Amino acid sequence: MQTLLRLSLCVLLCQACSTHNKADAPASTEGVASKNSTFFVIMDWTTGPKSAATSAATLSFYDANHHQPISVDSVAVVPWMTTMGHGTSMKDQKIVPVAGQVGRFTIDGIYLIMGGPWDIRVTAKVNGNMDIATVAVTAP
Ligand SMILES: [Cu+2]
Repeated sequence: MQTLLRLSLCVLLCQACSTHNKADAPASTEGVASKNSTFFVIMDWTTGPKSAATSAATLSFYDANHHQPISVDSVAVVPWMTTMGHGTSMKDQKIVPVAGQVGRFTIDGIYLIMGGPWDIRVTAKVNGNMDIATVAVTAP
């Protein structure tokens, strides 16, 4: 009986623990630092990633060292399929700053021409410094 109690307690604790981890996971675990540590960016896909269709995402920029939101002067996003050496159409792409949120942008119309591994090249200008971060994603 006691073993059973202990077991169920453990299961409960483990469940609580994994839920807790998900909710409190630091944003930094899913982001990517830029090449010269000018910024840290997190790309959250709100639609997709899909292949041969448009996807959407949110880009959040942070200070590379302190992970505080930072303001960004300009953003460009280029999906690149490194393994095959090609890009994709960017004519539908639209990057819009989120009102009232420092360093946050929505990006619509991301078109990944085919399924497979993509490197999303995020170029941003912070305090006059251009830098690039590569966000890896696999489109089905
Ligand atoms: Cu390809």
